[in-house]
Amino acid sequence: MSRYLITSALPYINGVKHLGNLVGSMLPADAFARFQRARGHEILFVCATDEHGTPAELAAHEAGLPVDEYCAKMHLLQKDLGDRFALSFDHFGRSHSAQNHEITQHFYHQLDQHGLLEERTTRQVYSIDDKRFLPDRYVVGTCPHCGYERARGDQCENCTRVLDPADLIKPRSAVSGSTNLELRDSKHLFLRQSQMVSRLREWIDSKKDWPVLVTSIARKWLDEGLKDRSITRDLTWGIPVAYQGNVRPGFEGKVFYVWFDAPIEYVGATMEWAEASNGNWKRWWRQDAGGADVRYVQFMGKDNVPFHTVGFPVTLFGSQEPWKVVDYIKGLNWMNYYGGKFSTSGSRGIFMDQALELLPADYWRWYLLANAPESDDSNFTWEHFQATINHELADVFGNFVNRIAKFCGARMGGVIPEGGSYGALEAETTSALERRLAELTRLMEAMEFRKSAIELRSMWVIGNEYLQKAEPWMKIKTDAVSAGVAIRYSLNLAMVFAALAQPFIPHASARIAQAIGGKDGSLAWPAQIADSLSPGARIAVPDVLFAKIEPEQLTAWTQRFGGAAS
Ligand code: B3M
Ligand code: ZN
Repeated sequence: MSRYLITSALPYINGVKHLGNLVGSMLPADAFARFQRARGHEILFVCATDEHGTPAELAAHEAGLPVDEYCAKMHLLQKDLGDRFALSFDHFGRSHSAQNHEITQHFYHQLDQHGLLEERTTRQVYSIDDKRFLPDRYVVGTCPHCGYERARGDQCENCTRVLDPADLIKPRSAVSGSTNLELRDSKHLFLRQSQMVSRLREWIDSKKDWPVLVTSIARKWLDEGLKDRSITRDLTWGIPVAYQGNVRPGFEGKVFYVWFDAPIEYVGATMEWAEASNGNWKRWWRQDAGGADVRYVQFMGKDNVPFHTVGFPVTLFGSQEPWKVVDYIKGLNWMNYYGGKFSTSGSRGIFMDQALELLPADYWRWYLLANAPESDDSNFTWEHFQATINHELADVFGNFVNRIAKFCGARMGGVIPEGGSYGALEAETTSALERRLAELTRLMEAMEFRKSAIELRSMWVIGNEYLQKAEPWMKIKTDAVSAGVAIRYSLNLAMVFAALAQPFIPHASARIAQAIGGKDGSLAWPAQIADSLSPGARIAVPDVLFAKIEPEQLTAWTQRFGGAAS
């Protein structure tokens, strides 16, 4: 038995997440965690809401709530949506937790002790009317290059040039619109990443099995010359720059930069899990306490790769303590919506709460994983979604299970037929499925979800082809025993398919396992295609597993959410 620590990039606290966020990290991570659990390995799967930084403050401001109240409320909302999407975290924490305060300040202390932090004075935009410093992103004005009037102090989203707030024409505060701004000196702590370039390069070069997407981004940052990076901000919401209750002199009213404490929350969430479940967090995170036996896999969107291949490792290595560092990073591209980006701030696309209003989680899980943006971006369209659901889930998988269960219920008393034995057709079908099972297992181990869905779908097709050849509905008229053999074999296949589908569509998998196998809880990943049902046992006939998406639904949803037709 192996041990896997699995983390997904932390969703920002502000707003309900869209399907792009879901498929960009949390959902593939969940499919992998479910797969490895079903294989009998020891898994710890954690995530959390990323609660600091200006986005949280501004969202709370817009919601008219104190930021801590806003974060507590949004954490519960995001946790509930994750539960309803069957994201099987062992713990879904909060980066504002007491545990993350403690461990972030521990790393701050360690880095300081080892000379990796340096105080530097920077010029920052101060808004007199807002009585606060403004991070670059929260200064807006006219771009000096292209004249775009809503350029931000860090980058112009129109001409994409990287900017400095001082470049902006007629700068104003994004918080209040006030132009009453001035530049003020402000002292910050810089993490001396430049000291760690060779250590990082050696580490990245050792990762021969990492996706090119991940290593190329990491190397680009290293090749461009790693700059020292400020890890503190003039904000009040966040983790104070303190250690054991003592604020660093001159850093009163400052907090750690959100990207310093957010990855540390992977450790923080494990500490939260340990406290809630009487677990031992060091078994997962400390090489000297069992962590050396762990394979640590991170899931994230490609824009998060730099912080996970540079900033976070610098924190861990720089502490000079034996922390567990990631073994494999599954970086994903974007899932677009009709060719454009899903966007929380731009309310473009489908959001997790809206999706569940329309259809059960399994429909979305299947579509997103079968079209996961792994080697390149993928593109959501309602038409493709409808075709995928109606053909693959309803016609192929759902129909296979529903018709054999219904036939068994109607013509065989709802009892798994006894008598007769498997012949050439069953043997031939089993060996075809065995080959697919071996390939599917290899692909899931390799975290190749699109290709895994193709293999799984091909197994469902083989099941249907068997049924067509065995034709129990015909055989029952002249040779009931053969009809019984065909139904028994098919019901056992349904259980195998349910076990294999569990990482993708856990609700349907559980319904089949319960109705046909009388089994609660998740099924083990099959090592081979074999019977698991007792002839003579009774089955229940499950309701239709997947309803088709009707044309009028497609029209309504395309109009409501926008799409090529609208
Ligand atoms: N909150 C996700 C994002 O960039 C960011 C990930 C943090 S993982 C430590 O949308
Ligand atoms: Zn511009």
